[in-house]
Amino acid sequence: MEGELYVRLGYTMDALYRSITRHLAYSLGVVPTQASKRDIYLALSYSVRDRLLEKMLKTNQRYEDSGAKRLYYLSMEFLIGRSLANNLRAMKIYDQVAEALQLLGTDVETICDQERDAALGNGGLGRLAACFLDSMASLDMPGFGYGLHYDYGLFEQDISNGYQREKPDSWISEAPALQVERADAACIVPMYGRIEETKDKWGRHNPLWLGWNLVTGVPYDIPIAGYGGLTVNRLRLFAARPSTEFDIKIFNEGDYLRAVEQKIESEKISKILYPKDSYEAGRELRLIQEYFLVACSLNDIVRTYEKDYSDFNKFPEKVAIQLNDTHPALAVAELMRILVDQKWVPWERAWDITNRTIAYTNHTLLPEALEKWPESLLARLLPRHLQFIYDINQQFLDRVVTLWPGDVDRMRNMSIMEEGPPRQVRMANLAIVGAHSVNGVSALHTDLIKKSLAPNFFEMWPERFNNKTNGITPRRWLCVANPNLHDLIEDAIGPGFVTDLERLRELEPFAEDPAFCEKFMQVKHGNKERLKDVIFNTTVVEVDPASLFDVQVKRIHEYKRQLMNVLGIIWEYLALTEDGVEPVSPKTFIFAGKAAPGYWAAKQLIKLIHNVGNTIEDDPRARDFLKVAFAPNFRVTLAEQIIPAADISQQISTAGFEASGTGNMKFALNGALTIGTMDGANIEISQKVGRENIYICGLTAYEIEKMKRAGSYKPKAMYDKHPMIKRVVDSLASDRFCPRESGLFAWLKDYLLADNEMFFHLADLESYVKTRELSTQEYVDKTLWAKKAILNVARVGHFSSDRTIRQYAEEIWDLVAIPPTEAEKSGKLK
Ligand code: GL7
Repeated sequence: MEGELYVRLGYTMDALYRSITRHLAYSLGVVPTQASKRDIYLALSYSVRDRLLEKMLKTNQRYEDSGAKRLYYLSMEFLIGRSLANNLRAMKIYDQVAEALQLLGTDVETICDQERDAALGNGGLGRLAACFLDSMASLDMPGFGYGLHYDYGLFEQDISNGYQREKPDSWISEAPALQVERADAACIVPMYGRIEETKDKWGRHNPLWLGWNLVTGVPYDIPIAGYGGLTVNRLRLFAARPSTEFDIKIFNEGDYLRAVEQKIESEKISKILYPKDSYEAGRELRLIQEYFLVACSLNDIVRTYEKDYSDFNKFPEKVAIQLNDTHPALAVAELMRILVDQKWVPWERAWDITNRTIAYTNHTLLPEALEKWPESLLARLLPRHLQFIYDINQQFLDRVVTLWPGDVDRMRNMSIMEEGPPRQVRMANLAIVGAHSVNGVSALHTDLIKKSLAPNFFEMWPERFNNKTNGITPRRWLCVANPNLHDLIEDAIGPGFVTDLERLRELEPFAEDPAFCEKFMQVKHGNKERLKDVIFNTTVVEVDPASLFDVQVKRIHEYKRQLMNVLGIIWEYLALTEDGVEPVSPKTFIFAGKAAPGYWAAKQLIKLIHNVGNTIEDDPRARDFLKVAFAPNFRVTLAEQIIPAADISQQISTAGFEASGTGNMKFALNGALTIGTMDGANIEISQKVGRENIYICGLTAYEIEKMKRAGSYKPKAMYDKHPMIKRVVDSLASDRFCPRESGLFAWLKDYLLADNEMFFHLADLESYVKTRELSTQEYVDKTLWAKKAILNVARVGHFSSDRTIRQYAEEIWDLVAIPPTEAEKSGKLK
C-alpha cells in the first residue's frame, strides 16, 4: 500500500516537516520562526538529500549483488540546472512538501525558486549529459556520470546598453546542498615529468615515467533520482586539490611559500568551466582539465572493477565507457597506460580490452571544434601517454598500409598525428581508432560523419559507425517545466506516459476535441502570462500574452542564424511601416542566449537584437504590432520558463551545421510549432509530427554543400535582384538601428554580401520569410493552431531520452536494467 510505504520511507508530510525543522536547527542553527527562505531551501534540500542518499546506497547494493555491467559517461559538462523541484517530483513528494512548507508559512514554489542553477555546461552537449543521467536512473540502469567539480560554472550574463557583460558564476557556494564529499575515494593524478628508458629484469624495454607533479582528485557525489525515486544513481565530480605528499616534501624543504603556490596551482585545474560552445581554444589548462577528468575517472572505474575481479579479462563485459565528444579522448591512452604499465597486461591484449570498452559520441562537425593538441605540449604534460599514442598510431597505420598499400594521402589523412609545423595530435582520430563505436546524434549528422568528416574511417570500419538521435527527459521538460500541461495530458490519457513517452500518441484524437483544444490553449496562455512577468522583471519590455510568442533561445552562434531571424523581423517592420502591411497577428519575438566572451560577431548580434527592438518600440506605427525582447542570462531555469510559453520555435541553423539540436524537441513537447531548416534532428521531428505540422524552409545540407563546392552562392546578386532583400540589408547597415552609435552595424552588409559567407543567410531568407508569413496566418486560426500544436505534443514521444538511452544500452553498451527488488519496493529493506 502506497500510504504505508510512504510512512516507512519517511515521505509523509509529518516526517518531512520534522526533517526540515531538524535540519534548520542542527545543520543551520536557526529556529523555524526566524528562518529565511534561503534557510528553508537549504533545510529542505538536506532533507531530500538524506532520502536520496539512502536510496543511492540501496541502489548500489542492488547493482553489486547483481554483478551487472556498468556504464560510465565521461563528460566535461553536465548542465543540470536546478535539482530540488526535479527531485521532489521524481520522489513523488512534491505535494507533501508543499503542505509541510505551508506549516512553515511559505510555499513550495518560492522555496524551489531559491535554488541557483548548477551551470556546469555550455549548452546542448552538457544538457544532453544531464538528460541521459536522468534517463539511466529512471530506467534502473547502472549508469554513472563522471565530470569536474568546477568552482565557477558558465558565466552569468548581464546586459548593459544592449551589450553582454560577463559575471562569474560561483557554483561552489551552492554545491553543498546537493552533494556529499567522498574523501575516502580520493585519487592521485601524476602529470609532467620525464621518461627514463630502462630494461626490466628480463631485458625487455621498460620505459618509466618519473619526476611527475601530483594532484589529488577529490570526488563529490550528486545523487541522481530516477522517476519513482527507488533507483538513485550518482554523478561523481572531481575537484583538484594539492597532493599532500607533494606538499609535505616541499614543506620539509622549508619552502612554505612554494608549497602554498603549488596548492593554488593545483586548485586551478577545477576552478572554471571553459565558456566556449562548439569551439576549442587549445589552452594548456583545458588539456590538463581533460586529462584530470580522464585520470580520476579511470582510476575510480578500475578500482571498482578490481573489487570483484583479479584480472582484466572480463573488463569489457563489466565496464562500458562513453566519451561525450572528444574532450575525454585521452581515456584511450590512459586506459592503455593503466593496463600495460600498472597491471602488466600485454600490449595487444590491453588494446583489445580498451577498444571493446570505449565508445565515442561525436557532437559537432564544425572544424573549429575538432580538438588538436600540440605534440610538444603532450610531450611535456603527459610524456608516457604520448608514447602510447605513437604506438597506437603505428599499429593503426600498419593496418592502413596493408589495406591500401601506397595510398599516402589516405595515411596522412587518417593518422592520429597531424604533420606540422606544429605537429599535433588529432583527438577525434584517437577516439575513432580507440573506440568500438562511433556515433552521431541525428540521422543527418551521422550521415555527414560517414561521408564528410571521416569517410576513410567509415570505409575501413563501416560497422563501427552508428546513429543515436538525441532525446530529452520528459521529467524535466514536461513535469517540472510545464506541470499544467502534464496534468492536462494525464487527465486525457491516464498516467504512465512520463516513462513511456510514445504513449503521447493517445492524445491524437483529442486534437479534434474542441473542449480539450480550449483547455490546451488555456494552459499555453497561463504559461505566457508567467513568462510575461519573468520578462518584465528582467528587461524593460512589457509583452502581451495575447500576441504570438515567436522564440529563439540558444547559444548565440553565426551558424544558428539569429541574424536571419533579425532580418526577418526587419522585413516585417519595413513592410508594416513603409508598405502599410499590417501583420495578421501582433507578434512578440523572444530571444535569449549567451555569446562566448571572445566571440565578437556573436556579441554584436546581441547588441543588434536590442537595438532593433528599441527602434521598433520607439516607433508608434509599429510598437503595437511587433515587440522584441531579449531575456538575459539564459540558463536551464529560464528555458523551463520560456519553452512552455512559446507558440513558435525557431530552429533555423544553416543545414549541415547543427548536429542535432535538442531545444527543438523541448519546444515541440511543449506544444510550440517549429519553423526550421532541414538540419539536425529537425528532419526527424518533421517526419514524426508530419510535414503539415511544422514549417520547413531553406536549402538542404546537400544543396548547400553542392553550392559551396561549385562556388555558386552569390549573395550580392541576390541583393541586387530582390528589392526586399536590398531594403532589409541596407536598412540594417544604415544608422536606422543605431542612431546614437553611427556605423555600428555597417559591417553586416559586407558580411552578408561576401561570396564566402559561410552560413547562407541570404540564400535562405526569402523562403524563410514566406514560411514565417504562413505560420502567422495559421496562428490566427485558433482551431487549426490548437490542432497542430496538440499533434506536435502527441507525436514527439520518440524524442524522449529514454528511447535514446535504450538504444545506447542495447546497441553500444550491452547494458541491462537492474530494477528494484520487491523488498526495496515495499520499503522493508534496511
Ligand atoms: C552540440 C551540438 O551543437 C548540438 O547540435 C547537439 O544537439 C548537442 C548534443 O548532441 O551537441 N555539439 C557541441 O559541441 N555542442 C552542442 O551543443 C556545444
